[in-house]
Amino acid sequence: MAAEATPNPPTQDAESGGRIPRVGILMGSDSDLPILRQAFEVLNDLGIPFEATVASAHRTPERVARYAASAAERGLEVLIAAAGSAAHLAGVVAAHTLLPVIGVPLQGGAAGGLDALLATAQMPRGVPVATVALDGAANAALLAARILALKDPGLRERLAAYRRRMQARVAEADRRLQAELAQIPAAVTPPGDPAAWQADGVPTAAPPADAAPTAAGIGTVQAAHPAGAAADRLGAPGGVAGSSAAGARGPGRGAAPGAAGATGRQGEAPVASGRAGEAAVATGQEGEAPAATGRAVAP
Ligand code: AIR
Repeated sequence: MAAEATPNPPTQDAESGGRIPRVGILMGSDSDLPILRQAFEVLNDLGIPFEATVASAHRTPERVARYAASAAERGLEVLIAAAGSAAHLAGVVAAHTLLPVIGVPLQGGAAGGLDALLATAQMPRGVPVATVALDGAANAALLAARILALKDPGLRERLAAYRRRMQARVAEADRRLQAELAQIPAAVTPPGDPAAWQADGVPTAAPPADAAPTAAGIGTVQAAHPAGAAADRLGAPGGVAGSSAAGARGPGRGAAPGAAGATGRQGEAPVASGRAGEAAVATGQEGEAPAATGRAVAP
């Protein structure tokens, strides 16, 4: 294992306009580039200088080791390593640095990504890799940004603004959905004051009393919405997917045979709401429009 470099030097370079890269991205092959471009977009949008390089843990192991071992002394603060198939890249990188390493397992290959997921995530004790979802390059960039934002108030504000834009897209998606549902006779508007949660997609009003789970533990419309909202507030795609699943579960049970008509119909609404959340996440993952100024730095 290579010796770790001295603590990071300052990363702000006034003369070069702050273009000293803070995030280093490695990918196992240039065939991985289409997915990694999502990380480029996010980092660019957040104004985080980064560098990226192709380096394979198997084809060019010395190159990977040299890169990782020198990363900290070159001023890099977080590394992202993406690879598919037998994806040992992130683990090897983590073995050669004390910087935080975020692994991005990539789909493709004979095992459809499960091979890469396990190879990236199942690290032995002592050598941590923070693994995001399959093809989760955008989230890797966002996680890197959160790490950097711990000591960077300006970046923290840019992250907050990023999330506000994502939430605005959720609200807009839901507005479109509600407009469509208004044309469908069987669709019922979710109870409560829509204005209370239309602004940002997050319900603020307390759920009505009849939102409490029934004796059978059946969630109702009102119970499903706050769950989704909490996940949305976290801004975590995984959480949103979870909330969507919860929303689907609640109404599915609510609409079970024998359920009161009103409850059954209410139960349909949150499914739509859950889908709206998913759609918004999907649009969020499309990323923000890249800023005009490029910030990528050649390694
Ligand atoms: N890979 C390259 N060296 C080691 C690994 N695991 C991965 C790449 C890519 C996949 O193998 O990250 O996802 C296929 O690479 P290629 O170059 O054959 O397209």
